Amino acid sequence: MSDLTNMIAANADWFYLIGAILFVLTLRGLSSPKTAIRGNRFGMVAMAIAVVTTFFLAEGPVLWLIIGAMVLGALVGMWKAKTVAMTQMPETVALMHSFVGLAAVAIALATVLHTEQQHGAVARAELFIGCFIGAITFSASVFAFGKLAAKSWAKTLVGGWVKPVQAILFIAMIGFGIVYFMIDSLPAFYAMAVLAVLFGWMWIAPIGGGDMPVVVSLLNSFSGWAAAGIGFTLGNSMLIIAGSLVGSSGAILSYIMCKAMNRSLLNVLFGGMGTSAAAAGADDGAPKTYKAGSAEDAGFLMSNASSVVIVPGYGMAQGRAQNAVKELYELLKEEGVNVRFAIHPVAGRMPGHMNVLLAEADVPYDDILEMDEINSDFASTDVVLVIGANDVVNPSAKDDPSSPIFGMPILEVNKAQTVMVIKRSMSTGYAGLDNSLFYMDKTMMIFGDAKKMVEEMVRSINGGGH
Ligand code: TAP
Repeated sequence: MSDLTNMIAANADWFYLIGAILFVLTLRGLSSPKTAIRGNRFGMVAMAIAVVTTFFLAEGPVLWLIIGAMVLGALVGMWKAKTVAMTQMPETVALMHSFVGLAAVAIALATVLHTEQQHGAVARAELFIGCFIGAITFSASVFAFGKLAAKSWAKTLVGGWVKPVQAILFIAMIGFGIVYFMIDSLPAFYAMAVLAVLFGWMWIAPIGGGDMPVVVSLLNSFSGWAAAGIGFTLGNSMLIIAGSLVGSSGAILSYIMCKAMNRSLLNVLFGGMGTSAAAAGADDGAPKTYKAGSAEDAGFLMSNASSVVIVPGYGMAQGRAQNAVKELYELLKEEGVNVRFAIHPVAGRMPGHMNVLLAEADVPYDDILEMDEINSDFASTDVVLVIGANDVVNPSAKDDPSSPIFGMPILEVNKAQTVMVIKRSMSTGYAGLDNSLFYMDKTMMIFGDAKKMVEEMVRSINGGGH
């Protein structure tokens, strides 16, 4: 046993290097649904290497405590992974980030309390930064979890007092942190930690539920930086690398989400969220006309087309229509129609929302195309079937400089020969905007619940004698 311990301890840097490379491959794998499972496996091996190596490096470990915590953590993790519903994924992720934040605070506190050792200026700066990022991540993630899980205690805060209170908490937190840094005062450190917890809550609480996905992605980034901070405190290179990877990938994802929504990160975080919905359907008052059709009409048109592109949006998720959509896809394929899916990066309400649902329904990845891959094909497409999508196909984002979403890249479905839109009414989507696509001559509205309408289309094609 001690030979093994010595061997692992002597080669820890090599094990960590292998782990770090595997973490990079994990991210690479997770960038596409086709390689995501392989990516996950790399991550599992990397994490196992990291944990086992660190275990053997510990000086005078309290074995029962470490093994007990690992077993308990693994059991809870496996139980959660097996039972959590796909729709609860965002809130589960938020909760996991809160644990990373809490761990950062706990480690910073343990290190500060380790008084036999004098903490130099660099160590104090690391502890200060690691602790406040961890504490903010902790309380902000707990709030994000509550908000996404619709808990009554996670109330959105509104009012003119919110911003001044945020500012006071932030300044006081930094002030106490500086006092700790200057004179190594423990009470100042505790005060900073408590204020950081309060600030994290106050910072996220004014943000509306719709913007929570961006917040969760940002907190993912924070949890990574908090972990990297702990890595510096503990002198653990693996933690620094893994934390930095999580920190930077979370930051990039937040940026991509904001860009795809045509918002800035500052606007999401401090812009008084959900107010975009107030701009609802600002039209000029002139009555607009639209054509409504039936699911049978749509089934007939699609089965006689040579190319169909299906554009799913939030309504497909809301109506749980993915399995019916898969059936429609298969049926049209059997009819010899070239059917593909077009996915907008922020369709739905969380990153990869549509990809997850289509994967769940076993739609082949090869027929699922990203916005950049399919946009140039719309002009030569016979029929586009929009299922519960609205903002991501709104031509105003391209044509109308006065539109709040002007500049947001969209799926250019308005270029196809015929467009059919399944939704329940003429009401707006997430951004609260009217959609000129619905009033085009080539557009047919099919009013009803996504699942019900797609099932009717399937029935009509089946019964149509093809
Ligand atoms: P939305 O613009 O939100 O439109 C969804 C449409 O689906 C609604 O107009 C609604 O109309 C319809 N709908 C809802 N339930 C339905 C059901 N059961 N059956 C049929 N239709 C239903 O969705 P989108 O086009 O996917 O765009 C996503 C929006 O969310 C973007 O504005 C994006 O910026 C925002 N957002 C996305 C994310 C991520 S990461 N994906 C995160 C935050 C915000 P009816 O009520 O008339 O049925």
